[in-house]
Amino acid sequence: MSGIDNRRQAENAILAVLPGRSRDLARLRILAEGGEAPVVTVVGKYNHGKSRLLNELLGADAFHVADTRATVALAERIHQGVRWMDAPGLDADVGNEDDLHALRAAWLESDIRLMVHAAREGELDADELALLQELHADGEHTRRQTMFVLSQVDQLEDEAELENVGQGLRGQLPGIAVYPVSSTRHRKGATEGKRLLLEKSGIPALKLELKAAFGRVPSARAHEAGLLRNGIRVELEQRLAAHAGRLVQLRDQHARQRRDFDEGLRDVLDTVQADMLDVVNVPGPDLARLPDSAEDRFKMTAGKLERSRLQVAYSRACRAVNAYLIRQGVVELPTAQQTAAASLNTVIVAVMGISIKYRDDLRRIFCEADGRKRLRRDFAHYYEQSSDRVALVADMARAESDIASVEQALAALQAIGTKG
Ligand SMILES: Nc1nc2c(ncn2[C@@H]2O[C@H](COP(=O)(O)OP(=O)(O)OP(=O)(O)O)[C@@H](O)[C@H]2O)c(=O)[nH]1
Ligand SMILES: [Mg+2]
Repeated sequence: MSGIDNRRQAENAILAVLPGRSRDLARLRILAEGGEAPVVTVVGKYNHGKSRLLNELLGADAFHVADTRATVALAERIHQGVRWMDAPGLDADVGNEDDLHALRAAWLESDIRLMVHAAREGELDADELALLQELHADGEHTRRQTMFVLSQVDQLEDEAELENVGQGLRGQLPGIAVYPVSSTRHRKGATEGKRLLLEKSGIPALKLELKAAFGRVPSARAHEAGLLRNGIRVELEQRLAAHAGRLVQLRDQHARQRRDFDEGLRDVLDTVQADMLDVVNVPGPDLARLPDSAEDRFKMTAGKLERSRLQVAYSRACRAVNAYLIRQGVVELPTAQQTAAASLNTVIVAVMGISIKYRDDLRRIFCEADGRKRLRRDFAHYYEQSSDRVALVADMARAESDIASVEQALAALQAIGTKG
């Protein structure tokens, strides 16, 4: 299996637990596998001179420049160890899927963002301001750098107007560094060999700043990767603690319920036993064993009387136990065990049978240790199959599998931490 497959698998293990982290994982992948070259992207509104600025910075006509909406998809060029990415302008009226995709990619891939704003527009509009603030906030956190470029300054009347615009912008964004540039002056200065014009274009100063920014990229990337991994790890650990806590609670509840069931059943069986001892401990032989002859058919005999006395006691005992089972939610047999005879589908019938004949039966069932043990075991067996108990066990299994998923995700995070 290739490293890429391994990484995908690891990412999926994390996403299974934290689906909201897909962007962080995509960014981490880029940080791990994206190559050494610093990535510079432009952001800003359409026609503000983004593409042309990039061309001047890298000294080649790499990107399409036009008066109409020129850049419609993400384009990139690697030049002297730097990856330059040209992105479409951010204009609400366009916002089609391709643009959004390109913008997302630019946001995801970039180490350094050049926010480009045309000088003739004066102050930033609300969208630009929000974007720049977002970029700065992100930078505080991730150390990805954003530089604010005031473009096309040759379109301003004079230095005073430039000063004016600069002041307005600083009012909007206190403390921000503004890099005024003119791509046309730079091109003219370069082709005509005019040093002063080159200097005045602001591009050499911007290049110097960029060079310094490139130097900061490796440490910024390391910082950002650590930050992302840490954020994911902390969230996974919180999930793990929550699931583990839930499992402990469910197991407690499971054990406590069973204890309560067993104790309650024992109390009921104790009462039944006391009652039964009075019934079976009568002196003399068991009259129920006296056979009735054919002519006794319509007569009340001593045997019949005793048999009915025992049957009544038996029913009373069954009712007492059944009342307890009902309170515990143990009524119907599990579906798999049910038969067509609905009246036989109850737990009490399944365990007790329908009738008894003799005193010894009652003694054996309700008064002797083995009989009582069997009742406790059989009723507990059905108790474990009652719907609440089954649901509780399923909850525990879910908590266990949640824990296993988080543990897998943590191991996966560990695995994608090691580069290469
Ligand atoms: N005067 C002047 N015009 C410029 C300057 N930079 C760019 N332009 C012109 O402004 C227009 C738009 O430039 P682009 O670089 O294509 O602008 P963009 O921001 O990439 O536009 P989209 O790709 O459509 O978002 C073109 O006609 C450029 O020639 C500049 O510094 N001064
Ligand atoms: Mg463009």
